[in-house]
Amino acid sequence: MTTETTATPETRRTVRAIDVQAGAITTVANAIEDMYRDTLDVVLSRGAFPQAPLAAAGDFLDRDDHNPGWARPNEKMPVEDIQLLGTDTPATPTYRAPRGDSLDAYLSSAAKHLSEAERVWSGGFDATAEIQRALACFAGGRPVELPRASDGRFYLPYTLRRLVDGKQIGVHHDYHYSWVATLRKPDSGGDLFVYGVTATTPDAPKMPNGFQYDLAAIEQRYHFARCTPEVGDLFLLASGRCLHRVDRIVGARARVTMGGFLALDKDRRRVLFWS
Ligand SMILES: O=C(O)CCC(=O)C(=O)O
Repeated sequence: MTTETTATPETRRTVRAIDVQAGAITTVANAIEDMYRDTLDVVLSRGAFPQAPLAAAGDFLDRDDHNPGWARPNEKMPVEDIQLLGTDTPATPTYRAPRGDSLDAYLSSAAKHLSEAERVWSGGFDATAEIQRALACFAGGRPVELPRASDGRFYLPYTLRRLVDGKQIGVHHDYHYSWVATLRKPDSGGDLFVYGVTATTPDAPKMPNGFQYDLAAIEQRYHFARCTPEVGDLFLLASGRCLHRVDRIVGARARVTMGGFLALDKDRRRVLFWS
């Protein structure tokens, strides 16, 4: 991971990023709470997941001769046309539903489509249990749980995501914190960029239309971290705080990831994860 800055005194927020080997991570054992306390923005945990089952699923998902059930909620915006497996009603705004969908539609879609994601794993790999195990390394001893709605339905544990040649995730921030694991690395592009710009940064550079961020100006004026994960790596990101983006994919190999959100519950006793 590299960090760069041309920050001026008025734009000097630093992205606090740490790059650690899984298994040697006692320094980040409470990283999720540290992200909440605003003392840490990014953790890249190398080798957090076993490589073989993730790589096998990444290969399986990067094929055009079969469709495992990809949803394409951003199809209207070709450069952002991410493919998603596990739901057709994601928990985030999309170009299809810019204000998001209802909780009921989200939960119904999760119940209907999770099996399409679970089907990609071979050799008995239990993705949900592995995610719980991997996130527990940063949970400060708290249990890591999948939330349940008041009617008993479970939230979706993860989504699988494919970005092919020419696609990207544009600069944005979310409402929570994110986790993302790499299943397949593209030939080129697909790096995560995290900027020292938050929703409250005064005068964050915008385009003349007043709502899109001016990426060139942001990269020139603010500190940022650039993260190049390998297959099996996991990153945690203060995505509700820092602007971030995924660089455009170049080449025949897609970027395939598994990811979702995480949060501490109100009394900070449990870590919740969902997608
Ligand atoms: O796929 C990624 O690496 C980042 C996804 C993202 O934008 C997020 O988790 O907020």
